[in-house]
Amino acid sequence: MPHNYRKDTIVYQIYPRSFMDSDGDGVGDLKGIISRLDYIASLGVNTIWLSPVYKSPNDDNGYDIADYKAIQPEFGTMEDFDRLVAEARARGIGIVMDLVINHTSDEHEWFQKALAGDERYKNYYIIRKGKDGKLPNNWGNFFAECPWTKFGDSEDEYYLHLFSKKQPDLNWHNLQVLEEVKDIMRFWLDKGVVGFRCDVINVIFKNSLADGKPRPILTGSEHYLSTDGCHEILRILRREVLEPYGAFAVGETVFVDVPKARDLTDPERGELDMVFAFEHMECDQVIVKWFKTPLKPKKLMACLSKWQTEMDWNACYFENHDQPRFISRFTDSEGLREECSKLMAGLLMTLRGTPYIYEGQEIGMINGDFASLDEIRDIESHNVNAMAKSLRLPEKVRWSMIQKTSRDNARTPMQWSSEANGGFTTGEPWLKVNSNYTQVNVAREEREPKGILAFWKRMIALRRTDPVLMDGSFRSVYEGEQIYAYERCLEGRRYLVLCNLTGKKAPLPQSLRDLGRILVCSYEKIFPSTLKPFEFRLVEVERTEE
Ligand code: TEU
Repeated sequence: MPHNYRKDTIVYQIYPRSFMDSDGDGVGDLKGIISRLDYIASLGVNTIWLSPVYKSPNDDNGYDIADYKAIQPEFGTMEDFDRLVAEARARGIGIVMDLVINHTSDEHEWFQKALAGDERYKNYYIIRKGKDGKLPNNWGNFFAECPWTKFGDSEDEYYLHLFSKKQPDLNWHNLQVLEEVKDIMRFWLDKGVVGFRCDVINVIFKNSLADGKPRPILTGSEHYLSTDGCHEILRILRREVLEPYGAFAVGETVFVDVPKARDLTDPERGELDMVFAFEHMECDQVIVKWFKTPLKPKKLMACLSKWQTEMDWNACYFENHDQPRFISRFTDSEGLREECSKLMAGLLMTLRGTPYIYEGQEIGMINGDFASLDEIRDIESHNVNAMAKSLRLPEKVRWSMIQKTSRDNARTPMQWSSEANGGFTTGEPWLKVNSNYTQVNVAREEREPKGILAFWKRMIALRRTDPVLMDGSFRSVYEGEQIYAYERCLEGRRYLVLCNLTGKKAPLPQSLRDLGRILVCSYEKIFPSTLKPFEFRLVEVERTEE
């Protein structure tokens, strides 16, 4: 089966709540997105991934879906959605929907019917009796809560939820669930969307509900990570739903290693086009993602090289709505924000694979400047705080942990201008706008021919048109304490990418000097023997006889 992506695809992820509010209720919406389509087109991207816009009680900001065929009223109407697809298409941009099928909302009609005692719908979910007065098993939960909650008024029945208790997991052993999901996917494909980003797709099929081997987090995960059943479901969805539309699918796959990712994306098997792996996101974590240490550049280099070399093609990303902003992970010096953002642009557009840009990344947005937990909305952060409290961690420690790792860091409203609330809303924003918006915003960047946004646009344009960047092979050339160098080669043309992954200047090894014409440099003044803090350079190596 062929892959359904083009090598020039570049994706821009929108978190609708935080992108642009058109009606002053403080929440971003579809009309707001439509009003910014020219901006998105001006970046040079050709695909938008929309985080969920379906009807939802918002326990997890839309990742808890109450109706897969309806638009969340605060985001607008189905007419607005149809207009978005048409207007995006008119600008050469395809829309990718977020497909959340590991769980629904507990407010979904299916779960409500199950609660009312309808056996057909009870079998849509994973409902089990407790064992000897205890929970059905010892599993862990992604949101640091208990994964089992009493099912309705039942005395001894529980339902499984790997995420919040308002996100009951679907029972993928039930073929009716598969039929429902096929129908949902076709509904959106018929509307003209070009594909799906499949939420936590490698956990959907639970092999068994037996106790798991105890681990620091997610005890039990050996029973559901990338199971054969999951592979089988993906093949069916591909063959019967995606393929007839030529639609594309990127999977969010937690805890995948290279062999699993290769299986999931193998064109012979016909499952996913590419996956979001997490290993490079873990280079600054200690055991679990809530404990961070300063990012170790060498670890990041090794990880990027491994995935680049061992996968033929994959999704490349450094930010999304679940991760702290990358600049804030790389440096605590706001003085280097511009340099660091340009480096990210250079890296993302020169690695092999499909680049995903997250809203605001292209203007160098950094972590939210929240003063206390009261300003944080993310359910995960509040749960983690509660868990840490039960472990008696002092408040200061808890706050420092949440400040660094909260998903709200990336969910602060998009900064459009230096007007009130960064031009995001005329009302009260649902989440605090970063107070650096007077300095960091789109309007200002658009006036800076040598600024961050201009550099991102330049790199995007190059990535979309240059065959070496689009399809060249990858080879790591140098992984030092500061400098990362790799080659991209195609049909006798050879590019050398030089990156300084630290905020300190770095001497360039002799072997990497004066090798050819510099195509791009993130600094104006170029020193042959040094890379400035976070400098990015792209060099076309002069032909050498092989
Ligand atoms: O995320 C799944 C996931 O594993 C993590 O990235 C998640 O954010 C959490 O931090 C685990 O500790 C996806 C979505 O991207 C996320 O926004 C949703 O909350 C989640 O699934 C549930 O649908």
